[in-house]
Amino acid sequence: MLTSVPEHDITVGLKLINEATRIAVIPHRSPDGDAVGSALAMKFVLKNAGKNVDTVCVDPPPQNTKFLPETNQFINELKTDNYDLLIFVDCGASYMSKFHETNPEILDGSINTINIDHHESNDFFSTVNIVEPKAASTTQILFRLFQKWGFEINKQTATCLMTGLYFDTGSFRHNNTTPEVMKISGELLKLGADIKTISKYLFKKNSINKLKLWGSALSKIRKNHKEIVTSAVTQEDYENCQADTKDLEGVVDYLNAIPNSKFCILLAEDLKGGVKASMRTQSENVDLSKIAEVFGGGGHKMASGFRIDGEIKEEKHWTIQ
Ligand SMILES: [Mn+2]
Repeated sequence: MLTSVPEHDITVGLKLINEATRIAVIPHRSPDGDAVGSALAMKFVLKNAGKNVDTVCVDPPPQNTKFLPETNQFINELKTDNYDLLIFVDCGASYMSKFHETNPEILDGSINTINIDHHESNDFFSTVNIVEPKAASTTQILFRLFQKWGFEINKQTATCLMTGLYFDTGSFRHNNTTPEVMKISGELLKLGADIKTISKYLFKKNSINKLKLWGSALSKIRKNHKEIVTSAVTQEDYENCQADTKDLEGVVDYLNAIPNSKFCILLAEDLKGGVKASMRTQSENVDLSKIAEVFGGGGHKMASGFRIDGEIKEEKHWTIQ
């Protein structure tokens, strides 16, 4: 673990933290289990070290992470004058926090920044970049970093770290579930991580509307002559099921469970005149991050996504126009 990260960056990262008194921890927009878990874990160890810490994100933590402490204390506006250090967690690229639009100063070096992430697409946008694409989650990196930096991991922090691991491995089902992931999970359990609550909230809370939406997405699955599995969700589907875009989380894993497919792609209209594409594969021979990049997106080799303007039209295949 942390083999891709120069020792120098780990040392300078700790130095920046030691010198700072007011720190903002920033996950990516539309934060998921790993983003929220990372942000809170970071906040808790920094607070223990006597720092003033805010978690800042343009979007609030999703409902399924609300069991974690202090999810209601996220701030959605970034006032950089209030901080002497910004720590980005789980942001796969400089634009992923979305604050580059309102606060261009976060990228021009006028304020110290640390970027801790596990996405292949990361563009090393900070003063210090601690990026380990081999890690299953950002919380996995944080666990090893906290140990190296000598930060104590209490029960609360252990639960936050486990949430990221549990979420980004799809409850230890994806093939990023390495021996190291299981080893760290074991250590987190020993430290008191509450896996029972994590599993209950993250993946076992389905509303009827959500399941109806899944039903409509699953009923439209196709496999084309190139062994690519597709499905599509339109505004109409959301309206018919009284569901929203967040309810789609997890559907793509079902598409990805179809044997003998090259990869799968789920197209879903969003509420802002665009289409979000989520791609997954079981194959080691496909690099989905490359496909996502063509459309201005990013992600990992076996899981990636992008967004483009337009709407979905049903023809022989799903197309975006
Ligand atoms: Mn992640």
